[in-house]
Amino acid sequence: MERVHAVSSRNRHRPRGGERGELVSTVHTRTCHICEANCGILVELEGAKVLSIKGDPDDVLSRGHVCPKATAIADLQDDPDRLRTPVKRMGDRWVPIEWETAYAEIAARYAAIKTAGGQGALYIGNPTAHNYSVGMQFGALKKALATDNVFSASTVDQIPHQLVQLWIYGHNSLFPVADIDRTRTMLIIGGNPLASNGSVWTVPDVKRRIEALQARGGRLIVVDPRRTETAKIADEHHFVRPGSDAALLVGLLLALDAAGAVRPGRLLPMLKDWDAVWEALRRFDLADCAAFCGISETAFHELAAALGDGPSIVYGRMGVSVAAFGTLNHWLIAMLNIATGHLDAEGGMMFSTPGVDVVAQSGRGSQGRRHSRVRGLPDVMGEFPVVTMAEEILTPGEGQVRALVTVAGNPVLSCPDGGTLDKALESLELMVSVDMYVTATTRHAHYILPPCGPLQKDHYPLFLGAIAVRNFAKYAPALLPMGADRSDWQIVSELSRALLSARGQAVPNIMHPREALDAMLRRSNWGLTLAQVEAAPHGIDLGPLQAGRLPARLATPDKLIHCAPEACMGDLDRLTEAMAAPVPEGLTLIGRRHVRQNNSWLHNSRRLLKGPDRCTLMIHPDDAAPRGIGDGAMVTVASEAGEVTVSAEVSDDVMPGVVSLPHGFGHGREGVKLSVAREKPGVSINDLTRRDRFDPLSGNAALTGTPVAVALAA
Ligand SMILES: Nc1nc2c(c(=O)[nH]1)N[C@H]1C(S)=C(S)[C@@H](COP(=O)(O)OP(=O)(O)OC[C@H]3O[C@@H](n4cnc5c(=O)[nH]c(N)nc54)[C@H](O)[C@@H]3O)O[C@H]1N2
Ligand SMILES: Nc1nc2c(c(=O)[nH]1)N[C@H]1C(S)=C(S)[C@@H](COP(=O)(O)OP(=O)(O)OC[C@H]3O[C@@H](n4cnc5c(=O)[nH]c(N)nc54)[C@H](O)[C@@H]3O)O[C@H]1N2
Ligand code: SF4
Ligand SMILES: [Mo]
Repeated sequence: MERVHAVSSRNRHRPRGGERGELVSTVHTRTCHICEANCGILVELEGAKVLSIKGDPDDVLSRGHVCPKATAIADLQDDPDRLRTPVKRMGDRWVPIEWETAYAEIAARYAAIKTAGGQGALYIGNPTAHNYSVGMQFGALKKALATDNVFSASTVDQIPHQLVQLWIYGHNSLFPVADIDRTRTMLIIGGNPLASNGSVWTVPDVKRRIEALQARGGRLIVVDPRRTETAKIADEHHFVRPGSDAALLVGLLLALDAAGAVRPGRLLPMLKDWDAVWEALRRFDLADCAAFCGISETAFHELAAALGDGPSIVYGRMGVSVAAFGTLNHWLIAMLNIATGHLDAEGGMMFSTPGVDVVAQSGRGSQGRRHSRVRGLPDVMGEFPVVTMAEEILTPGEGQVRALVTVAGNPVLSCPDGGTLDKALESLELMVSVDMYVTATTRHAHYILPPCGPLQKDHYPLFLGAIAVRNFAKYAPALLPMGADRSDWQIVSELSRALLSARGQAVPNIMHPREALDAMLRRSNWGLTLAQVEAAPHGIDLGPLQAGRLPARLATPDKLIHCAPEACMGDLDRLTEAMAAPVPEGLTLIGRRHVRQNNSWLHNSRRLLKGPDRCTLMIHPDDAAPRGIGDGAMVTVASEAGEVTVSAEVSDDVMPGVVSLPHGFGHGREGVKLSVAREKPGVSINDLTRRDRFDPLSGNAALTGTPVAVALAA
């Protein structure tokens, strides 16, 4: 525990001014909760007013890095559009309502719906992953709603990673982490950390880490249908046909094999069915793989040589996860990291030893314990895929969803076929949203229960600490008083209590989140206490990731890596079929993220929204010219799900045959109360994505690769 004491502990409050009686400003350490990077920030306050937000140079993980979104925390805190009290919808008016009255009315209405045979549902959105305390309350809420209909942003995101981890390592949360600080070659497939700041990979300051890799002679290679911000600083970039990554990954494995570079080495005794994997892969032909994904055979051999030489990482993110072969892709990525021998090794894909060991303290996960009522899709980690949500609400019959609670989610803009979901939400008998804004989704709510502002709650990166590039622990206390406001965890737990007592059911005793956190820290590898962590305002560095963690972590019954999950082996047949089918003509739609936006919910910050319109359809000149589309022209984009009109951005940064539209826009829908965002509302890409396009193994939506038609708007 040496390092605990070695951490510098600078004053948390550094007063400025005050000599002539003016208000004293104080600087406080904090963690930015907006994305997975968890950057340390210094917040300068004068009373409750935020004077500045800067990177904390002493933060053990982020070392001073921040992105423009951190400053928007002040805008969120002070946003006049942010709801400060619960509201109830009366026609098209929102009327303030007391907390207790709101809970009582909701509970009575929910009980009546259940008595009449209606079902309830829950949708959990992404910001809850950045909020340790609310995460602890969902068990109670699920019990209180007494429903199997649980949905979350996970099935428009990372469920394929988790399913593969469950199958091969025996635990859905055993995320391998890319050890970029010590690798020689990093291959990023379908991720854009320069915009996203890393995902399923807490890697603040990623640009400097990439530069350090390059400075020590290493290489970054990016495979993406768009020449992204990350691709532009990479040593090598390859365009890839959207949705064809499984062939790319099979081809890379074959090329490694051809080069005699398959060297699992010390992993070998842990590998179950390794030979079966190769038997299945060898029926593919490298030339077919190359043709299918649009990358030359020579490039495959060069990539394989780079991966085989020294510590290397194959990392895949959204582009390969939200795809029709999402699970197969992640399985193949795992096989590649095993094949090079760099899984669980320095400079490879490693396993963390974080302050709170979420793996040891959570269930292994499961799939297929239940099936969705309408389409019969299996649940995954206890949740149904969001592609089934609209039909569960719209299809009459026993078990039809008539009531919905959303917590920190905006599924109308974030889930496929948002147009249909929008209509579905409108038809609900009861909708309750825990959210601070009237959004495209929450405008349908009957009650909105708003949490406190971002600086009024404390923060611990419970889930994200486990996927960080270094082992660390950091707790950030609330900076502003709670007053009459409530934190998300309080709202969810109070709502659960009200629902339970309305049905005469016992209310569970809930441990305070801080106490629960302290207990979790104590039970974990480092035996820290919350007091110790709190005493280190810049975080506690617990050192680099440790090699050789996997044998002790494997949660399969035989403590082996199960290399050949039946579902993945079977899915290779679907890949064979896809590779044999003619390549569809027409354009394919992919998404994109921008460093100044976060999903659908930071658009109301003027300082983030400023600059040119970012909701544009990127199209290659070769696709624009024959359609008479010039830069800035208005175009219609149509899919089987819907149609949008948006301005074109003609650019050869996007691959020919591919068009790109960012997600998270579409704030122009009637009733949305985001006054800044509505100045540049944009259109929602998810009015084009489809509910019938999903990865059959995981149920995860295939958001990427939607076939679309593009034409000059009339
Ligand atoms: N086409 C396409 N669609 C996508 C994606 C894509 O790449 N392409 N990405 C997907 C991904 S990865 C994700 S994670 C999902 C996200 O999907 P969602 O989680 O459904 O949506 P968000 O846009 O994150 O909206 C979050 C909501 O929570 C509210 N909110 C923000 N902070 C808090 C808080 O602290 N408490 C509460 N109670 N509410 C809060 C915001 O006001 C907003 O309404 O979108 C997915 N959708
Ligand atoms: N600034 C900002 N940061 C964010 C977010 C945000 O909205 N804005 N969202 C946060 C969230 S919730 C998440 S999950 C992460 C996501 O983090 P990332 O996955 O790093 O972010 P994306 O920009 O979605 O990157 C996906 C990449 O895949 C590419 N792609 C699309 N289709 C394909 C394909 O078929 N094959 C391949 N190989 N590539 C493809 C896209 O062009 C894109 O560059 O970002 C997080 N950080
Ligand atoms: S990268 Fe930006 S949004 Fe993400 S945690 Fe850091 S400062 Fe916050
Ligand atoms: Mo996400």
